[in-house]
Amino acid sequence: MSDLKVVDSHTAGEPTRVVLTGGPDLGDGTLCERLAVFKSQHDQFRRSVILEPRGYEAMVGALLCEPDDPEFDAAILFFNNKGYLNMCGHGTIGVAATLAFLDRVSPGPLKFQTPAGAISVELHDQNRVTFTNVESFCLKTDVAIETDKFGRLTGDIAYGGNGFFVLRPPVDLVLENRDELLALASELRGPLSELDIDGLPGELDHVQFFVPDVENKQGKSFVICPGGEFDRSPCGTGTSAVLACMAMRGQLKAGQSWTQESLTGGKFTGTFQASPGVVDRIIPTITGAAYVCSVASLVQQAEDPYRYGNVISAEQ
Ligand code: PYC
Repeated sequence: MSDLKVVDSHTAGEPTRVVLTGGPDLGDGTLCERLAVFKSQHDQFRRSVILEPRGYEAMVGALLCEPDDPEFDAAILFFNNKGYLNMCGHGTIGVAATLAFLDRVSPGPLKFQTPAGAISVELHDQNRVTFTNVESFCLKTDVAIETDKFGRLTGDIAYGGNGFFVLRPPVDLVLENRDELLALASELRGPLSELDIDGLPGELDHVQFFVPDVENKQGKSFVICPGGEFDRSPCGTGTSAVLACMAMRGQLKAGQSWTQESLTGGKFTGTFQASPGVVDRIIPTITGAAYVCSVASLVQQAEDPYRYGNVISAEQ
C-alpha cells in the first residue's frame, strides 16, 4: 500500500489538505497535462482523500507536484468534493504555511505554479502569507437571473482564478440565513450554466453573495463552491473577483486596501495593481494566515466499501 501522507491546515477556518506522498503517478507532461491525467484516470484518488469518511465536504485538496520549471518552489493541483480547481486562494495560503511548518521553505518570496498560472507568494512568518494572484477581471455586469422565491436577481460575472457570479443577497448576509443562501445558490446554478459566456478561462461555477461597504473599504462575502459547500474563509479567488468588479465600477483604486470578511468572521486583506497594458484587468494581492492542525497517514483498506469516499450530497 502506498504511504499516503497528508498535512491539514485551515485558512480562516477553511481547510486545506496537502498531499505530501502517495499521490497518483500523473506522468511527466506539463502541469496542465498532468491535471488532465488526474481527472481522467485518478478521480478515485480525489474522492478518497476529500470525501467522507477520510475528509469532509468543505475540504480542498492540494497535490504537490514537480513544477514544469525550476523557477517555481512548488506546483499545486487543487481539488475538492466535486472536482478540480485551477486556482485556490485559501489553499495557496495553506500550502505556504504547510511548507513552512515542514521547514521546507523559509520566510521570504516563493513562487507556485498552478493550472491557472504563476502565483508569487510572500511568506511573512510561519502562518501569514501574501499571494499575488493571476490577472482578474469583471466580464459582465448586471446579468439578470429569474428565481422562484426572490424574482429577478442581478449580478456580475467575474474571474479571479475561478469563475464567479457575484451578487447582493436578497436576505441579510448572516450565518442564520446560511441554509436559505445555500438553497438560492443551488437554484442559480441551473440558469448560470445555460448562459452563453465567452471569455471566462474556466467554468462559471462559484456563487458569491457580497455586501460591500465602499466608504469603509470593507465587505462581507459568502462563497458557495461548485460542490454545494461554502467557503469558511473569505475566499482568495472570490476576493480577487470582487476587487475586479469594484475596480471596474471605480469603487476601489489601485493600491487601496480592502478587507473582506467571511460569514464566519475570517478576514483577508486585498489590494490590486492595474494589469500592465490591459484595460479593466487587475493583478490582485491577497493576505491571510493559515495554521496547521494535523499530520496524518490516510489508509484505504481493499475491503472497505467507502475507500473511494462516500457521496452524501446531490451536488457532488
Ligand atoms: O480561496 O480561492 C479560494 C477558494 C476557492 C474555493 C475554496 N476556496
